[in-house]
Amino acid sequence: MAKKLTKKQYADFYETMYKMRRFEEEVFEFYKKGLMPGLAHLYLGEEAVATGVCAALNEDDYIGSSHRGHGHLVARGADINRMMAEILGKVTGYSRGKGGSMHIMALDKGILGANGIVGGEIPIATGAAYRAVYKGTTQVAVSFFGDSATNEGVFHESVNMAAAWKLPCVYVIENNLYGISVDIRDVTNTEHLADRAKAYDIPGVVADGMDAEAVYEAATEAVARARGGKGPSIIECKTYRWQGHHVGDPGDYRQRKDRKEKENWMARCPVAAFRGRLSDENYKEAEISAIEAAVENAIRAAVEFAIDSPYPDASEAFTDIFV
Ligand SMILES: Cc1ncc(C[n+]2csc(CCOP(=O)(O)OP(=O)(O)O)c2C)c(N)n1
Ligand SMILES: [Mg+2]
Repeated sequence: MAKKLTKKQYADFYETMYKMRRFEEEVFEFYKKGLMPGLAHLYLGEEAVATGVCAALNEDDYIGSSHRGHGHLVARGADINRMMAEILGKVTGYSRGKGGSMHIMALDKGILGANGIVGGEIPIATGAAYRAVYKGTTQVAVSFFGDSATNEGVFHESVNMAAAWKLPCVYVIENNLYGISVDIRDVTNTEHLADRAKAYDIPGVVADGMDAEAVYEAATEAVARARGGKGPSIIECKTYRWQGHHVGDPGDYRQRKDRKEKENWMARCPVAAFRGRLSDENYKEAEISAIEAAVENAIRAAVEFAIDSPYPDASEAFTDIFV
């Protein structure tokens, strides 16, 4: 691997991934205890993707996020108290409890919103990239979306436009092999989804989505290219979601072809693997444990904050809506 992180970056990456992991585990607990209205699509197993991509961005860059969006916000350093509260529908949440998990947003971190419409974030990020050009800023926009979103027309329309106009956009495919229960390999003829970039004559690279450092390397190059006025890129991160499509889906369909598929991917845990890398970089066990302990405290505080916060008052039902 050409690019190496600084010693501090190793610690920062690990902290971010560990925080995502623990955040999602607590959301799952909320669901199991019946505390959370609706469902949530967990980012468990995919932590390396958002961590590596967001580390390559500037503070004022933009993100278009999918229904599997919690990890994107954590990677951008969003306030986890407000995130937890939003997921429980509490008034202290990012959208005063009206967005919930699937429409979670953090405008203060450039997150233009998670989306219930598969692929909906792709034209939104493309629009943000267009805005940057129009306004003459040096901002970049990133869109995170799943493998299945690449079979939506809007993916092709957006990438075509961004390529033609050389927009500063980076399209990140989180290829976790499934769109709900549909295996992407059964409905798509290209082995690598990144190869779709060829149709638009832009770079399309495959990155190991279980390795935050590899993702960071690919993202750094794509972001520099975008910021330098050379146009968009596609990065396909090969990854895997540990749970079913959402918290209520056992996800058994994944054992149909290969009984050990899930087990084999879980053995490549991106968080545990990165912990090992900290040891290789001469971090002492006590230093790594201290990072984890600080995250545990922050997560515990966020859970308490969310549970203790009030629901919005009924009088707010018609505020902040369009019609
Ligand atoms: C336009 C649209 N079509 C279908 C759905 C139903 N749906 C919700 S999530 C999903 C699968 C998305 O899979 P992928 O893009 O791979 O993302 P992942 O859930 O794997 O992260 C589908 C089909 C939807 N929400 N919006
Ligand atoms: Mg998928």
